[in-house]
Amino acid sequence: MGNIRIQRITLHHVRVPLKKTFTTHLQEVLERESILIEMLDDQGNIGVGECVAFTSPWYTEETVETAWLALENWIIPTILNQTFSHPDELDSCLSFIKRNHMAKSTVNHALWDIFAQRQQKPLWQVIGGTSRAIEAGVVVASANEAEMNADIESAVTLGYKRIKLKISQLSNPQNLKEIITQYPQTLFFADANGAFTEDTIDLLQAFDECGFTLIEQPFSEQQNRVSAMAQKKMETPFALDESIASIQDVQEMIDQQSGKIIVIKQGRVGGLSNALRIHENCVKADVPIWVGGMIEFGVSKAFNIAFASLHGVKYPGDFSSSNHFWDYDLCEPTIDVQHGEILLPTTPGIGVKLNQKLVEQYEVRRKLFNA
Ligand code: OSB
Ligand code: MG
Repeated sequence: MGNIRIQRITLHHVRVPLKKTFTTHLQEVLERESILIEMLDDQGNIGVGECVAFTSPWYTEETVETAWLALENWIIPTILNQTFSHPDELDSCLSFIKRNHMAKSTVNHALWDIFAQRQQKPLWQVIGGTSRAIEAGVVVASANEAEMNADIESAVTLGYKRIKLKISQLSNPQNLKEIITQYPQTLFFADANGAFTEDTIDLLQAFDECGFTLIEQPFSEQQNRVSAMAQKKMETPFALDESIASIQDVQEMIDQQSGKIIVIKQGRVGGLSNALRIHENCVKADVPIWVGGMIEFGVSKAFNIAFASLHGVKYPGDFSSSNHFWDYDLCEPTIDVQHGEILLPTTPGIGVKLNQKLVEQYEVRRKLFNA
């Protein structure tokens, strides 16, 4: 297949308002800033990527600004004009930069897109996925109970197979149980984003009666020991999200029994290459995976869907339609959920390009790097 030489990289810093405020106990999100990347190779292929870090460090330590800095100062100068025969080679090339997983993931993704395009195959096929339709789930992150009920009703009407409810110490388990009982065809997940503590394990235990398929990240990523204590007392399996930033974190979860299920966010683990290594380990250890979202544009969604075609992915992920968080996504074609499913692309690579007109409209900064 030959070596891929990286000739040019373009970064687009974009900002798009959300249709509706996204509310968790940690943060209200009203707009999404992000860095979109285009990578040009020596044969004229363009690979795309998306950095999932947020504007401020409320969810992870990386932000749009830190990622831009890491890309501009260290990552891009290191890889420009270099040749790669496989995207996995980026790892050793960038190992002199500590962590900065989301920034690294951006270039890892663009190179995977190019890698698959050069083989004339869809990415999901290149990574060994199967051509099934991907079951779609949606998140409900509402400001109050009335809004939550309306959001659940609309998600069910749209055909989503699974609904993820944001919970906190203020949620009422009895109400949630009643709602979940009303929709026997729909899977319900809870996501606590670390809202519980060692002193409030008893509050969390009340959610065992609700009928949730799983509870995502009940305790903060610093509290895996407490998570293990609580998991022993509860039937509902915990799925670790924030706690999983590396393959070592997965092993720690298995050893400590702090959770039973892994939420993969490719950005947080440094890209698709590391996510694939984690997938392989989880399959060996018989640990189910599902794919989490971070209020993403279609480029990132496209990588998530490709990953979800792998056989170790056992539950519907955070896969909402391109028009869920905003009216217009920044990629083309857009990603659309139909009857609760998303079809995998048949075109080479990741299957989406940037919608240049819309990117231009929402762009706040652009920078070109030439070899
Ligand atoms: O914890 O999964 C999370 C959004 C932003 C940050 C963290 C999380 C989320 C979501 C959104 O739950 C899921 C989605 O994008 O569909
Ligand atoms: Mg989560």
